[in-house]
Amino acid sequence: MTKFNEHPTVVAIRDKSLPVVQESISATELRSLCIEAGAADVGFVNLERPEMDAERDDIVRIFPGTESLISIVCRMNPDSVRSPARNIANHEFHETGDEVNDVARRIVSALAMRGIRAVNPPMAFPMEMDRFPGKMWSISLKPLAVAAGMGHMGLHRNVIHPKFGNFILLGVVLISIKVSEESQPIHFNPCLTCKLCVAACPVGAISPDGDFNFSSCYTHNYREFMSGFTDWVETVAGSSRPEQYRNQVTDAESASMWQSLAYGPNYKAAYCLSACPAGEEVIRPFLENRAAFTADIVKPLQQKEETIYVQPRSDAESYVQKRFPHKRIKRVGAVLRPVSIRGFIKLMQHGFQPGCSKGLSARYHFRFTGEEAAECTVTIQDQKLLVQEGIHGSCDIRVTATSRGWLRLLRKEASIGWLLITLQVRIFGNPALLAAFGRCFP
Ligand code: B12
Repeated sequence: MTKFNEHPTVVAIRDKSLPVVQESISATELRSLCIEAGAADVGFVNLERPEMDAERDDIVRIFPGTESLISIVCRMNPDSVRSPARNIANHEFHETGDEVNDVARRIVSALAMRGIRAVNPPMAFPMEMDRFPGKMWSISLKPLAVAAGMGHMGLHRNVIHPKFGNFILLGVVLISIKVSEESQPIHFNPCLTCKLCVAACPVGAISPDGDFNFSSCYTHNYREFMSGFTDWVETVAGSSRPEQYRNQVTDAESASMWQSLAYGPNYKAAYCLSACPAGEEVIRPFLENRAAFTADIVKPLQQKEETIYVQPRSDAESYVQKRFPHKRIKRVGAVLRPVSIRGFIKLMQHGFQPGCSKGLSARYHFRFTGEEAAECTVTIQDQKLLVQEGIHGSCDIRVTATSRGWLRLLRKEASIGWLLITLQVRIFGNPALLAAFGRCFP
């Protein structure tokens, strides 16, 4: 057998007959390579940039050799995204999503042929579902795209490209070498703050001041994705007879779930993207006649008769009742169900319903004991939520609970009455404040 240091490859490297590994690549060369691979626009960011602080640990875990990131943009066809017909818009999302993945993969292959190591995390799915309901995606693509000069986030929290508007999907390639010239954020935000995204959203998830109600969007738009699907499975499992299932799920909904499983999950809305007029190449109809633009693009989405999925007694439920009485409201089960106390503390922000907290002003101290000991302070005031790890200041009510008992309460596996009687939850302060807290997280 050939000895390791006499192996032909080792000898070739020693004799320098194999190409030397590059330490950096020119930005111009890399840009042409990416555009040739099918990207509509790209930008480059060094891993050490401060904008990457929140993502760096995850990036290094995925690909320890990462030196730089390529932010990729692919275009969607605006009129397809804007169609009130969900099959047309969803087809556009799926096709462009696949395109982003194909482009990223082609870039990685082209770099590999030059001896440059690279990795292409998927643009959305598949995700690391063992982390569900935590952060399942590899890298948050929006902050990267902003750092790479691909645009800025608008009021609706999607990145708006200065030319293509928000009709883009994002991707990333991690590479093992430096790029000669980095990209920088663009100097203006293409968002016009016209608030048409606010007006179009069927669940009121986008507030005019830029707040985003995650649970409202997730409950409706993602009905046929991970959480909605989990809730649907429980309806199937909890039905003792077909009639009982049919009382809760219409035949059209069952068929729709099948369609999502067979052809890729379908979004229920994405009207925020449809309504957005921004971007050099798409803005003309809006500038020429704002009223006609609203009538053509926004009104059909607002007027569409459709089922809207909401959490019972949530902000979304009262919003739809008031704003869109012609849309059918359907209450569904929880979409944010923590599996750990850490998850509860992290997810609280996403489940909070500002409207339900109207009039409440209180500070809560939570102490969790047992398997997962933890402490946190929660302040609710002026319809805003502040969650801090640890105990801070004085409180209006103190809740001490076993971590196991509290999780069973959140997962609706045990009632608060039972947990209080069995001393798994103890409260020091006005019990009405705990009830008010519960109403903020329906
Ligand atoms: C989780 C997720 C969701 C969640 C949460 C969305 C969200 N706002 O974070 C849900 C399920 C609700 C969702 C919905 C949608 N999503 Co999504 N989603 C993702 C995913 C996987 C991660 C997003 C993420 O980073 N979240 C982190 C949270 C904490 O971000 P955030 O709350 O917006 O936090 C930001 C703000 O604080 C912001 N910020 C800082 N300063 C300021 C200032 C102002 C004024 C504002 C407004 C914000 C802001 O910076 C933070 C970092 O992003 C990405 C794919 C990926 N790997 O990145 C796609 C992605 C963000 N989604 C995308 C799309 C298209 C959608 C939908 C349109 C889907 C659809 N077809 O219906 C809707 C749009 C809903 C909306 N208006 O946001 C695209 C966005 C493309 C673009 N042009 O930006 C992405 C990038 C997928 C892709 N590969 O292209 N999505």
